Amino acid sequence: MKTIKRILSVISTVTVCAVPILSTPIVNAASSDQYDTYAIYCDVPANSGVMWANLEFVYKDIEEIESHVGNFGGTVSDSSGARRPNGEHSFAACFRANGALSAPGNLFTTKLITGHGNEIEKIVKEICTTSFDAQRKLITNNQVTYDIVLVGDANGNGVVTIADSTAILQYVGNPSTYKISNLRAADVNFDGIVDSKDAELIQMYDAGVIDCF
Ligand SMILES: [Ca+2]
Ligand SMILES: [Ca+2]
Repeated sequence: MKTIKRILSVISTVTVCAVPILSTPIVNAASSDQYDTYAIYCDVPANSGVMWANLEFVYKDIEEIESHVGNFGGTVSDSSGARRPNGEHSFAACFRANGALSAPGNLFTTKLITGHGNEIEKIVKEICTTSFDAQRKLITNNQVTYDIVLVGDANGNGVVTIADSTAILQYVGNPSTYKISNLRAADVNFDGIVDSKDAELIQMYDAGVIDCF
């Protein structure tokens, strides 16, 4: 059973919950013993001044989900988990952006691996965020935006199949002719580029060699 990843310490910042914005296609893993993997990218606009952000997810059931932090620019400094009286679970993490976010960029990425057949909107009930400047002062005009992608779905049809691997290989071979609408979904190994390694991982997933990304 998947469980939420390690709980480190308690966050002292106050989280202002406001944004239940999840809306993703209904998807299913390739087989009953595989999992859908989602990536939630949190972006900030140019010169936003955001250097720290506190992110909180609220799950309806902690047993259905594993969460861990990607490395697209942010660094997690604290995290905490809590069970609510109504049975829901929350997981919060405080991220530090990389040094110079002068251009629009990715503040942090969180990867979510679901159970078979679960839709992410049923698992993550809310995403809340609070942003701070370099001096840890609250930025009230918070402009962090979320981009939620089904990892591996390079052709954007809501499922991960061998066709997604083919789409990536075509793109790598001739990017001027073969476009990929969502490069983040195609970057399966989270290294910031889309290449044959990502296509290979999708082939392994399709063949059942791996059960998630
Ligand atoms: Ca697809
Ligand atoms: Ca990649």
